[in-house]
Amino acid sequence: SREDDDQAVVLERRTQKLAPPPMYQVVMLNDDFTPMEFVIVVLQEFFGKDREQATQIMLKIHIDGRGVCGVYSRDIAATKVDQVMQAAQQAGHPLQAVSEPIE
Ligand code: NFA
Repeated sequence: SREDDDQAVVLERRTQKLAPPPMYQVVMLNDDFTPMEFVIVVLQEFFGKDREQATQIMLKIHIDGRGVCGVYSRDIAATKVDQVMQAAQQAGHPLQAVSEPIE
């Protein structure tokens, strides 16, 4: 009946799962001038890493030219990039960060 059809639509809509939001990785890039210690502190302060994790990520960036600092929703990733860029500019370091969709 028409009533049963309506109820079926409601039940289906209630159980419909939303697609997860697309995720973005914040990538930091190596340069020849930013002090290693500054990068370690940035990773601790803005990405919630402990000193050991931060040191490993910093060295990965130093050696490979780039490294993932964290994975976030689009808005949070953009905020992390802004925080890194602002801290670097304030300190007079050329450190760069970008966000990119995970593949
Ligand atoms: N390459 C920089 C140095 O030798 C350290 C660095 C690491 C910079 C990671 C940027 C990112 N002082």
